[in-house]
Amino acid sequence: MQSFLFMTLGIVCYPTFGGSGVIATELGKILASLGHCIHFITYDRPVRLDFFAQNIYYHEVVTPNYPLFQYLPYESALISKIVDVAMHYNLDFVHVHYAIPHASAAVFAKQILKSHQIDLPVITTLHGTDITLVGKEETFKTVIKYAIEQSDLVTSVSNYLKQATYDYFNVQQNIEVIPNFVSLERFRPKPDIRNMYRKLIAPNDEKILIHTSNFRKVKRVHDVLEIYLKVKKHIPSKLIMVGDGPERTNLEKFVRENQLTNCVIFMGKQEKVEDILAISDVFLMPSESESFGLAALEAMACGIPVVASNAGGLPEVIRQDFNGFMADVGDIDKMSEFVIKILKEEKYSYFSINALRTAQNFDENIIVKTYEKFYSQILKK
Ligand code: GMT
Repeated sequence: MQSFLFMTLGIVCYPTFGGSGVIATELGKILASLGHCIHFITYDRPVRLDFFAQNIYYHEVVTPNYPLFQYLPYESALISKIVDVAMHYNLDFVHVHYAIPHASAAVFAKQILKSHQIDLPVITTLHGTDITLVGKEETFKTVIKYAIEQSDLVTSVSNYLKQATYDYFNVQQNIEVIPNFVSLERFRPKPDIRNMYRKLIAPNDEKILIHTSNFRKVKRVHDVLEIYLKVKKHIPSKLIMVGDGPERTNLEKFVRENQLTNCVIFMGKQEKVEDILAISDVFLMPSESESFGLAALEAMACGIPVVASNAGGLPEVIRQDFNGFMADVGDIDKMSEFVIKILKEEKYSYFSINALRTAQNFDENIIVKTYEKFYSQILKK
C-alpha cells in the first residue's frame, strides 16, 4: 500500500472489546505501519493495542475525582486532552469513533483551538448504537445532531446506519459509508489449531456453535441459547459463548435449569478469538439491531458461516443461502433450521468457502486505503 503523504492524527475511541474500539485501534495500527503518526486518546489502553510500535502514541485521559461530583466529568477531561495533544503534537486532524461523547468532545476542542488560531478538523465515524440506541435517547439527541453537523467529515459503517442517521437526526451533513474491515492474516482458517484443540471441546466430534458479544440486551443472547437447544435435539453439538456482560447471570441460570452445563461453555472475554473461531462450525448473531456485525465478519474470515437476524446492516455482510442465513428478529425456529441446514455434510464447504470469499471484500488493506483517501479531502481543504 502506498502512502502519498504522511499525516499526524489523533484517534479517539473506546478502549474496550466493542467493535468501534476494535476498528479504531486496528485502523490506527495499520496507518502507523504505513508511516502515519497516530495518537490514541482514550481512558485506558485499547485492548487491541497489545504492543507499541513506531509512530504510535497513547495519551490517557484521566478524570480527577472531587466530592462534589456525582458523575465524573469525563467529557471535559477528554476535551482538554484533545486540545493538549493537538497543540503539542501538531495534529493534522482528529478521527473520533462513536458519537457520544467523542464527537461532541472533539467539536468542543475544535472551538477552543480556534480561539488559539489553530484549525483542528474533526472526522467522526458513527458505529451503531451511538445512533440506534443511545442516539434515540431524547437527552442526547441535540448534542449528537450538533456534533455530526459540526464535524468536518462523517463516515458510517453501513448504508443502513447512514440512512438511520438521516432518519433519526435529520442531519444536514454528507455521510460517507466506509465498512468495517478484518485482518485476513489474523482471522483465517487454522487447520493446525483446529486439529489440536477441537477435541477438547468436542471429544465425540460434536459440531460447535459459537457466539461472541458483550451480552447486552441488543444482542438477544437468550435467542442464542434457544437456537442451540433446538439444534441440539437434531445434531450432537456444543455451544461456545465468548464475552461477558449484563445478561451473563441470566444465561448461566438458563443453562443450569436446562441441564446444559456440559454443553454450553462460557469462556469470558478472550483476546485470541480467532483461535476459538478456528475450532467452531457456525456463528450465531440473532441481534435486535446491528449496524454492521464485525464479529460476524471475523467469523466469516475464519471460514465460519453465519446465522443471524436480518436486522440493520447485517444484510450488507450476509448473503442468504450463500455464506449463511438470516431470519426475522426473534425467529428462533427458522434460525435453528438454518443452522441444521448449514451443518449438513454435503453443504458445509459451500457455505464455508463463500464466507471466506465474502470476507475478502472487507480486507483491512482495501478498507484502510479507503480511509486514507478519505482523509486526504481534509488535507486538501
Ligand atoms: O455491538 C456492540 O455492542 C459494540 C458496538 C460498539 O460500538 O463498539 O458495535 C457497533 O460497532 C461495530 C463496529 O463498527 C459494528 O460492527 C456493530 O454492528 C455495532 N453494534 C451494533 O450496532 C449493535
